[in-house]
Amino acid sequence: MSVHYRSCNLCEASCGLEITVEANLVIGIRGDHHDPMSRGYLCPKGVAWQDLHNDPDRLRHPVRRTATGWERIGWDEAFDLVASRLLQTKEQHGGDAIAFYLGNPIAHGWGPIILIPMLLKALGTNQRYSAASVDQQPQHLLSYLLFGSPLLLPVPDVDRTDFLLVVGGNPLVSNGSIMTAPNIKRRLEGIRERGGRVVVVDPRRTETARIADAHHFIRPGTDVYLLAAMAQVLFAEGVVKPGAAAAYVDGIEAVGRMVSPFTPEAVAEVTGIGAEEIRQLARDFAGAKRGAVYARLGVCQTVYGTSAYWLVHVLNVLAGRLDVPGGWMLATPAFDLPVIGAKTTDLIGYDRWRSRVRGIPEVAAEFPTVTLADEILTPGDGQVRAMVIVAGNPVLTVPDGRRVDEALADLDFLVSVDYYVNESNRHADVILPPTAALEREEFDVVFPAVSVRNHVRWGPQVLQPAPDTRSDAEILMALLVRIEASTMGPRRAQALDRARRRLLPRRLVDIALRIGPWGIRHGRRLSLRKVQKYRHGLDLGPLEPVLPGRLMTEGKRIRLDHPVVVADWPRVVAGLESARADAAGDGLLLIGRRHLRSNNSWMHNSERLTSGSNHCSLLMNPADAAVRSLHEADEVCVGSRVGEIAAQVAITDDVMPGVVCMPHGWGHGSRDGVGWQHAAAQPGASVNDITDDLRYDPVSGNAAVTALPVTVRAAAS
Ligand SMILES: Nc1nc2c(c(=O)[nH]1)N[C@H]1C(S)=C(S)[C@@H](COP(=O)(O)OP(=O)(O)OC[C@H]3O[C@@H](n4cnc5c(=O)[nH]c(N)nc54)[C@H](O)[C@@H]3O)O[C@H]1N2
Ligand SMILES: Nc1nc2c(c(=O)[nH]1)N[C@H]1C(S)=C(S)[C@@H](COP(=O)(O)OP(=O)(O)OC[C@H]3O[C@@H](n4cnc5c(=O)[nH]c(N)nc54)[C@H](O)[C@@H]3O)O[C@H]1N2
Ligand code: SF4
Ligand SMILES: [Mo]
Repeated sequence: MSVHYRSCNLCEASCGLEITVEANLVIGIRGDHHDPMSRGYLCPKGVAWQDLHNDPDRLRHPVRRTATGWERIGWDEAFDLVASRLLQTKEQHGGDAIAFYLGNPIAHGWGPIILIPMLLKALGTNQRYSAASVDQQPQHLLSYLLFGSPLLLPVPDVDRTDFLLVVGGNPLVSNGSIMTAPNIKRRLEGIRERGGRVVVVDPRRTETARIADAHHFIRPGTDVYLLAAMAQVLFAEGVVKPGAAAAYVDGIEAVGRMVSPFTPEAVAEVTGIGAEEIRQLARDFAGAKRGAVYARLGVCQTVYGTSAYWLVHVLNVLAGRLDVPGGWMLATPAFDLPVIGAKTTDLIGYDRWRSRVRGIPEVAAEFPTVTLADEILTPGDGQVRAMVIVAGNPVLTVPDGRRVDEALADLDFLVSVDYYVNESNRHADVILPPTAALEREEFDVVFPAVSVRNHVRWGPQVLQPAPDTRSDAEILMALLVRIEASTMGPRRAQALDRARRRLLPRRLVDIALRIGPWGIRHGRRLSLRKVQKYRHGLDLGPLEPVLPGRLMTEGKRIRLDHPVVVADWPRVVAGLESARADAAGDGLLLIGRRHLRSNNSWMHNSERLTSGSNHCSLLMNPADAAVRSLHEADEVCVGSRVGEIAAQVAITDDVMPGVVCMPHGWGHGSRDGVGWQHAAAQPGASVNDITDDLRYDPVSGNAAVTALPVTVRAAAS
C-alpha cells in the first residue's frame, strides 16, 4: 500500500488529495489536510474520481469506425491514419478546412495547453473553437483590452475582503470559477466572521445565496443595467475613488458619461430590483473597508456579456478595489502563463480575422462555438471539412446541439481525443483515448494564474498506466511529428520531436519556474526540484499588488473607456426599452444550474454521483406553475425558437417568477451509439437542444445560453 499526494484536476478548485493505492488500484481518496490551499476539503467528485479508473465503458485503445461498428486498431496505425486524413484535407481544401474544438478538461493538464497551439500552427488553420465561448470569452476579451493579455484575469481577494458581491456565480456548487479557491464555503464564512458581508445577485436562491447575508433576485439578462446603475450611483454621489489606480487608469470621466442615463430608477423595473436597494448596494460596496465585485456565468452568458463584465471591472476600479488587498487582484503564478502564453502564441489580439459565415471577430485566436455548425454546413471556400475534438462534447454543450450533431455527422473526417464515446465523437472516424490524470505526471499551468493565493505544486504520477496506452500529451506529440514531417521532412521533424520530448514537461516547467516571478525576482529561487520537495504543494502567500508593472498594454496604462466597449454601448442603451417591454410581459426565461455531483456533460457514468433525485428537473415558481395548471413532477415540453425538449417540473420559490431553470450536459439517453451506458440510462434531456445559436454577445461571440425565452406546456396537451 502506498499514499500519494496530488491535486484533483476535475474542477478549478484543484483540491489536494491523499490517494491510497494498492496493487496499482486506487483504494481510497481523502482530502489532504496539509494542502495549503484546500486544507483537507474535497467534494464528492474528488472521491468519485477513482470510478474513471475502473469504468468498463472507458476506452483504452484507439478505435476506428467501420461499417459494423468500432474496431480496435494499433496506435501507430491510428496516428498514421489521422495525420494522413488531416493532411489530405489540408491539401484539398486548405488548412482552414480543419477545425479544432477544445473542451473544458484541456485546461486541467499541461499537455493540450502547450501542444495544441503547435498543432494548429503545423496544420496552418485558424479554425479554433473551445468551450470558452460558451463560458468566459467576455472575461478574456476584457483582460486583453484592459490589461494587455487575455490571461491576466483578476480574482476577488476573498480571504481578505469585507464585502463580496457575487453576481451570476454559484461558487458553493461550482467550487469557484476563474477563481481557484478550494473550500469556498469556508472562505465565505470567513468574510462573515470578520464582520464582512456576502451579497448574491441571482435569479435563483442558490446554495451560495443561502449562506450569504443578502440575496437579490434579478431578471435574467439584465445585470448590465444593474451594474451600470451601481456605477451611476458612485458618480452621482461623488464617491468615485480609484486610489493608486488613478495613476495608470484613463477614461474615468468618459465612463461617468456612459453610465449617466442608468439611474437606479431607470433600471429598477427591468432588473426587478428596487431603486433604493440598488442605491444601497452601491453604497455598501463603495463604503466597505475592503470589497470586490465578482461575476461569472450568469453575466458572461448573456447578449451583453462583454459590456456587463466590463462594468465589473469598472465598479472595482471606481471603488479603489483594483490591485488592492481584499479587492480585485491578479495572481503571481510561478509558471507565468499569462506572459509566456501571450508571448509564444497568437492569443494576444482581437478582431484580427473574422468568421467566414457570420463575420464574428476572433477573440484570442478563437472563433465562437455559436457559429461552428455554420462553418461546417455552409458550402464555399474555407468550409470546414475535418475536425479534431480534444476533451469536449459540443453536441451537449454548445447552443443548438441538434445542429452541431448534424454538422459533425456531415464532416469528411472527425478525430476525437477522449476516454468515452460521447454524444459528439460517436460521429468520429477515429477515437484516441488518453490515460487518465492519475496515470501521468501533472503540472497545472492554468489555475494558479487565477488563484486567490499564490501557490505551486508538482503532481507525481500515482498509477501505472495499462500497457500500450498513451497520455494526451503523447497522443498530440505523435500527431504533431507526423504533420510536421509533411512540411519539414521526416528527419527534421523527428529531431524536433526528440527535442520536444526532452523538454516536456519537466525541463520546460523547470525553466519557467526559474525565469518566472518566483525564480529570481522574489528571491525564492524556485526550480522544479525545489517544488517537488513540497509534496502537499508550496504556499507562496497572499496575492500581492502587481500593477501597473504587470500590465501588458502600451505604456502600461489601462484605458477604461476602451473603444471596443464604447462602440457597443449604444446597443446597451437601446436595449433598455425592449427590456422594459419584456419585464412587463408574462414570458418565461430559462437559466441554467450546476450540481455538486456533476461536471458539465461527463462524470455521469459514475453510479455514486448519479444516485438520488432527478438532477435534470425544470425548476418553476409556484405562481408560474399555477397559471399553467402544472403540478409537482408533471411532464412538460419546454420550447424555444430552436426546438423542444421534455422535462419534469419541480415547483419551488427558489426561482423567481418568470424564470425556469434546468442544467446542461444531460440527455445521454436521447442519442444512439454513446458508450457511457450508465449515463445513457439517466433521465433528462439536453438543454442545449433548445438553446439558440443566434443569441450571443456580438462583441466577444460568447453564447447567450442564459435568459433564453421559452414556453412551457404540459406534455399531454
Ligand atoms: N446551456 C449551457 N451550456 C453550457 C454551459 C451552461 O452553463 N449552460 N456551460 C458551458 C461551460 S462553462 C463549459 S466549460 C462547457 C463544457 O463543454 P465541453 O468541454 O464541450 O464538455 P465537457 O462535458 O467538459 O466534456 C468533457 C469531455 O472530455 C472528456 N475528458 C475528460 N477528461 C479528459 C482528459 O483528461 N483528456 C481528454 N482527452 N478527455 C477528457 C470527457 O470524457 C468528456 O467527453 O459547457 C458549456 N455549455
Ligand atoms: N459541480 C460542478 N462544478 C463545476 C461545473 C459543473 O458542471 N459542476 N462546471 C465548471 C465550469 S466549466 C464552470 S465554467 C464553472 C461555472 O461556475 P459558476 O458560474 O459559479 O456556475 P453556475 O452554477 O453556472 O453559476 C451561474 C449562476 O448564474 C445564475 N444566473 C443565470 N442567469 C443569470 C443572469 O442573467 N444574471 C445573474 N446575475 N445570474 C444568472 C444561475 O442561476 C447560477 O446560479 O463551474 C465549474 N464547476
Ligand atoms: S471541488 Fe471537487 S472536483 Fe473540484 S477539485 Fe475539489 S475535489 Fe475535485
Ligand atoms: Mo466552464
